[in-house]
Amino acid sequence: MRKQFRVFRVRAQTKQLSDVIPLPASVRPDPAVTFTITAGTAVSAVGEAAGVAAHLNLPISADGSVRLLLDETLAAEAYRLAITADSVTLSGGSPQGLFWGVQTVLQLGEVLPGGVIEDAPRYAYRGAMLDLARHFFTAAEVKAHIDLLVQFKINHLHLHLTDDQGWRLEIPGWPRLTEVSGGAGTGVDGTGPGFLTLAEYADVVAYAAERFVTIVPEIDMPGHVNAVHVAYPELTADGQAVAPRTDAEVGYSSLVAGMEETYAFVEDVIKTVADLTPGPYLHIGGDECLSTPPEDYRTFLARVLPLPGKYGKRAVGWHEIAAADLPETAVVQFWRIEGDEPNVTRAAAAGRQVIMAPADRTYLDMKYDADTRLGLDWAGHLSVERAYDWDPADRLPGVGEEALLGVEAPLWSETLRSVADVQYLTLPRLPAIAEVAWSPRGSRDWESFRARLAAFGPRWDAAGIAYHRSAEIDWP
Ligand code: TNX
Repeated sequence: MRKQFRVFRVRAQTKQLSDVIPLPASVRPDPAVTFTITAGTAVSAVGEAAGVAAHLNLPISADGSVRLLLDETLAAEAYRLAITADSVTLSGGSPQGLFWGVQTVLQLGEVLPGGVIEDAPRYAYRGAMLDLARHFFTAAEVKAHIDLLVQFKINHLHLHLTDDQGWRLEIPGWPRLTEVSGGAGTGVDGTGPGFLTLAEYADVVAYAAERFVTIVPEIDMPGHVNAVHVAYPELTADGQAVAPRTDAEVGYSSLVAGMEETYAFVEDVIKTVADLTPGPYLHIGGDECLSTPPEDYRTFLARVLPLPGKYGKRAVGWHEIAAADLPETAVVQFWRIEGDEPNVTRAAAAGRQVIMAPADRTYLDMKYDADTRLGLDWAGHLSVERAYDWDPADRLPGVGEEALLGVEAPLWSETLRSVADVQYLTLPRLPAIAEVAWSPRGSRDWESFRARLAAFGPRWDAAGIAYHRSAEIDWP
């Protein structure tokens, strides 16, 4: 972190208090003063605040001029940052709010502009998704990705752990899921095998929790299950072995709704994943079940949607699940590119919460433009401006602000082969979607955003991050 401050030294003098992404809810600059962090600057923080202070990487001292404290009059994720010539006071409604305030301080750099920021998120759920099934990323790589996400106050990481090509989480009692379907040759094009052991998953969950990020595990069903059938042919309709698939087709595999063995398997997996996951959500997929007859789809969901609740979790599913009766606590994740989705509108009217992830605005695996060397284009091209210039509360009729749990930016990995590929598609669009999810609607402005975004170029260059130098941004 000291290094991060140093990277900013050259440009630090020109920073303004509002040079932060996502834009804070309220900024009152005091241009007459700055506070400079030097080798002698210490932080004072006690109790839970001290744990958060560690993320500033400054020495801790009882009389430090940077003070971190908890203020229970603030909302849990809210913080207040007051910068004067001789002190910095950061108050948070909870350690999580303090942590977001720390991210703001880290973005402002070594010479902090004077004034007061009062900040709180628009949405409780600000998510990113990483697909570990089409191409596996190790626990260390996922942790590094979390470091990137939290800089933009993303607080949920949805892990797409299973799909036709591979199964990426160890499940006791079902060893072939990972031995076979997490082994060599799995992943799109047969590259990117691997899986998280129980200990590795727990390590990722703990690392995320220390950064106030909730892991949302997804076990995709009843479609997207070829890897299950490769490992356990007894779960197919005819008990016959199926061939592994490393192409990028979707919609051809399905668990069998009319077989009790299906539900024994599913309940075992859901119980295991629920036990491993401290967060409140368990994503059961439900998307693109093109080879599951609609009647079977509803039968399957009637049995499976209550299971996360049975094990203490809220079921999340892609918006197709809104065709079924949803438990009260279920969450619908909308991903469609155009048109209405009457089932989602109906679910929202009945009080179900919705996560907005329309593919044409939030899918980080879409190409930026026709020249982008990675990614897909079925939802069109997703420029930085398109990722920024939309509003979640306007997207679906009857699904307004009060129905929204939040916003998510999914990254599917069919075309990804490395961490650099992840960075290339994530930056700089993730910061745009993070601002959509955090900042007050009325404060958002593309020209302001692109100017603030430009300042990240040198930081990313210095850190060796493979971001896309989009021509939409005037990088310095
Ligand atoms: C659709 S959108 C999918 C995924 C693909 C993705 C590629 C959704 C819920 N499912 O299976 O990976 O498109 O963009």
